Amino acid sequence: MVMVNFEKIEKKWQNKWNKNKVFEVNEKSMKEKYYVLEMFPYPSGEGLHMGHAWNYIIGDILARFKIMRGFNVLHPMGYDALGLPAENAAIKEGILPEKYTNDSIKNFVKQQKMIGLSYDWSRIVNTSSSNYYKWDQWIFLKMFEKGLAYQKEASVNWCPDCNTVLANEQVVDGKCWRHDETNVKVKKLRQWFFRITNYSQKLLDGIENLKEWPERTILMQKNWIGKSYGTEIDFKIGGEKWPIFTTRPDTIFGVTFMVISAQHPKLDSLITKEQRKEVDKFLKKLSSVSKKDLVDTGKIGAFTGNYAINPINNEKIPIYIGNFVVADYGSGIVMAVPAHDQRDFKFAKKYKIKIKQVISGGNLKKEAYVGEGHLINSGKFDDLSNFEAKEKITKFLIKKKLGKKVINFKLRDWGISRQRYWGTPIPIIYCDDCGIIKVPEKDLPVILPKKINFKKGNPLKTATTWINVKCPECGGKGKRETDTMDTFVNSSWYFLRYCDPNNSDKIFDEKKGAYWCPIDTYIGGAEHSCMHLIYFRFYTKFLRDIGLIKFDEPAKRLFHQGIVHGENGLKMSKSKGNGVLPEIVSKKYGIDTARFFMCGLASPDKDITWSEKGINGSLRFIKKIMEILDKLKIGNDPLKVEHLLNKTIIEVSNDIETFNYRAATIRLKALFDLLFEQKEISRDTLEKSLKLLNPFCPHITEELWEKCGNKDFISTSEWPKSNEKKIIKEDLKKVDLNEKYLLYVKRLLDKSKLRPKKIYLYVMPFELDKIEVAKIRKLVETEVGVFSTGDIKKYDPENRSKKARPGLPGVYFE
Ligand code: ANZ
Ligand code: ZN
Ligand code: ZN
Repeated sequence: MVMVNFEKIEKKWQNKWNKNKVFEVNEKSMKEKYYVLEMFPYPSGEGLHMGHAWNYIIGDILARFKIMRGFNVLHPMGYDALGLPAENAAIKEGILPEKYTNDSIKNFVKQQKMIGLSYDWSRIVNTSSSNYYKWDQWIFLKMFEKGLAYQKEASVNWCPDCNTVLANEQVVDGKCWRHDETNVKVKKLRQWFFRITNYSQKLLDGIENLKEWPERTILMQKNWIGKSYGTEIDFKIGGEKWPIFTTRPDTIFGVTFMVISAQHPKLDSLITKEQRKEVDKFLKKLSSVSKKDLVDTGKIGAFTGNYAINPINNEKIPIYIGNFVVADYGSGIVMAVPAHDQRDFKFAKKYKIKIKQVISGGNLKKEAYVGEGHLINSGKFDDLSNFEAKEKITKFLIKKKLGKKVINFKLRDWGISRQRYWGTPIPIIYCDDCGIIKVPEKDLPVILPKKINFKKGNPLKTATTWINVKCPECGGKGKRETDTMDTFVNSSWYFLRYCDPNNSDKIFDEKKGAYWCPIDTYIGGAEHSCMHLIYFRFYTKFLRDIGLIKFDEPAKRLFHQGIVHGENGLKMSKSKGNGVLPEIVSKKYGIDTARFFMCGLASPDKDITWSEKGINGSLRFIKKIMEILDKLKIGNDPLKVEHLLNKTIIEVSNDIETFNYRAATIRLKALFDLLFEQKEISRDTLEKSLKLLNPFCPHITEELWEKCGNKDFISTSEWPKSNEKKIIKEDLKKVDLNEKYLLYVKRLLDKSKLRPKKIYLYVMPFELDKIEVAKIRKLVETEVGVFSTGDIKKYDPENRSKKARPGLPGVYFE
C-alpha cells in the first residue's frame, strides 16, 4: 500500500485556499445567498478534539456543497470568549483572562484551519473584544430606553467565601464548587433583568414559522414559554382579597388548604404570633439550601396560623407556607386540592390535612385522582362532567365578581447580572443626585479595566479608578455599575455581526444584514434547546421591533448533531482521556479520512463512537482513491458506470441537502468501488466522482483534481448535473421484492462473469410465495429454482441458504 503524506497535502491546500481567499464572500454577488452557521465555541485553553470538530465538519459539508451548487455562501466562525471558565482558568494560571482567551482563540483558529473548514476567515468575531461587546452595550441601552432592561431584587445563590453569586451549576450538594465546606445561601440582591416576558406570546407565535426545527426542540421551547389558560379566583384572608391562579376551577369544592410561597412579599402579614417561631425555623432551613436543592428536598412547609375563606362555600381553610410554590408565578399563593393533585396530596399526608374528593374516580389511598370524572360534594354543580364544570364554575365566579379568566406564562424575565469580571460591562452610572443614568452612546464602549485584583468577590469592585466617573447628567461624582452581563447576551446576536464584523460605526450595516439573514441552516447541540435558542429568538424580535432588521426568526432550519464518544465509550473529552486531537489525526490518518469515517458511522443527528479499527477501514478506501489515477486508464465509460454515476449524483445531492451523510458515504463508496473494478473510465466520470466526494474529503480531491490537469479549485467548481437518460429504469422507481432479487442476481452474474446452467435462490420462508420465479427466469434467461431456507429437503450443495436475509437471497450457481 502507498504512503500518503496527508499532512503535507492538507497544508498545501489550506494555504492555497487562504492565499486565494477562496471562501471569502461579499454581498455584491449576483448569486443567491445561503447562510450556514455552526454554533460558535467557547475557546478554552484545552483546545479542541474531534468531538468538537464534528459540529463544524457537519456544517462544512453543507457549506461546500452549497458553494458548488452555485450559492453565495456565508460560512463564518467566531468565539464566545467571555465568561466564568476563562476567568477561573486565568486565575489558576496567574494570567489575565484576556491573555488566556486570546491564546486560546489563536489555538482554536489553528486547529479549525487544520480540519479544512470552509470559513470566511476575514469575518472572525471575538466577543471579548470591545469592538464586539460595545454593541452588547448598545443593545442594552436600547432595551433600557424601551423599559426592557430594569433592576429588581431577586434571590440568588451566594457563596459567603467567594463573596459572589453562583450559577445553579456551581452549587454542588448545597455547597460552593470552590469551597466544598461552605454552604451556599439564598440571598436577595438587586439585579439587572431583561423583560423577555413582554415577548412570551410573540415567542410562542413565532414557533409556527419554525417548520424546519426539530420537533423536540419546538416542544421544549413551548414548555419553557409555558402558556397556561386558567381562572383567577379571589379568596379572602382577614377581609382582604387574595387572588389565586388555578387551571382546575372544577375542583374548588375540594380545597382543604392554601399554600403560599416562602418568598412571597406579603408573607409576613399572614404569620400569627403563635406560629412565628416555627415559621422562622422553617425559613432558616430553606435559606441554607440552594435554589436547585430546594426542589429536591421534597415538599416541605409550615403552618402560618392563618386562614382563608373559600368564596364558593365560605369554608375556612388553613394557610401553609410551602417550598413548592413559586413566588413569581400566578400570584404566588395557591388553592390546594389534595384529592386531585399529587403534590398537594403528598403535602396533605405529611401534615395530616383533610382530603376531600370532588371528582368521581380513583380510590385516594396512595395517590390523588387526576383523571376525568363527574363532580361530587360540589353543591349545585354535582353530576356535571369536570370538563363542563370548569366553564360553569368560572362563569358563576365571574358573575359574582369573584374571579376572571387569565393566561399565565412560565417564562421568567432574564436575569443578566453577574458579579464577575470577564463579561460585558453594563453601561450604567449611579449618581447620588441623578439616580440611575445610562452611559451616553458616544461614550461606548465601556471597556473592562486591566488593573484589577482577583482575590475576593467581584474583581471589578477593586478597580476604583475605573469605577469613579463623572455623572454624564450633572458632572458630579458617579460610580459605574460593576455587574457584568451574562455571556448568553453575547451569543444572542452574533449571527448578525458576521454580516458586517468590522463595522465600527454601527452594530452592522442594515443592507448587509438584510442580504445575508436569516440563517438558512443553523447547526449545534441540542443542549441549547432552551436558553440560547430562546434568547437568540428574543433578541431577533427586539431588533426587528427597533427597525434594524425585517425578519423576526433568526434561523430557518435548525439541526442538532449527535454526541461523539471516544474509544472507551465515554463522551469524548480531554478530562476523560479519550480526546482525539486533529493534529494527531492529520499525521496518522489524514483529516479527510476522519471526516469520511465520522460521516459513515451514523446519521449526524445520532451519537457516534470513534474507533481505530473503523478509521483504518476508511483509510484503506481513501488510499485507494489516492491511487486511482495510476491504476485506471482514461478512456470510455462502461454503461453501468454511467448508470451508477448519474444515479449517485441525484442521490448524494439529496443526501447532503437532508443531512443523510451516512447514506452519501455508502453511495460514494459503491461508486468508487465500481470505478476501481474497471479497466478504463472517462475523465468526465472521474472528475464528477471527485466532485461528489469533495465536500467530505476536500484536500485529497483538490490534489487529484490538480493531478487531472485542472488549474482551478475543485472546491469552487460546479456541482455535477445528472444525465437521467443514462440511468437504467428499474433502478429509479421504488423496487419491490422481486425486482430487488432480480437486481441482486443480475449483479452477481455480472460480477462473477459466470454463465450458470441453473440458478438456485434461497429465501426466507415468509418470502417464498412472494417470489415470481417465472419473471426472474425470463429476465436472467437461465433456469431458476427457489427454496425456502426452512425447507429441509432443499437442494443446497454449498450451504448457500445460510446467506439469506430478509430481502436478500442466498444464491447458488450450477
Ligand atoms: C388547584 C388545582 C387543583 C391545581 C388540581 C392543579 C390541580 P400550570 O399553569 O399548568 O403550571 N399553581 C398556581 N400558581 C402556582 C405557583 N406560583 N407555584 C406553584 N404552583 C402554582 O398549573 C397551574 C396550577 O399550578 C394551578 O392549578 C395551581 O394548582 C398551581 F387538581 O389549582 B392548581
Ligand atoms: Zn465559594
Ligand atoms: Zn448626576
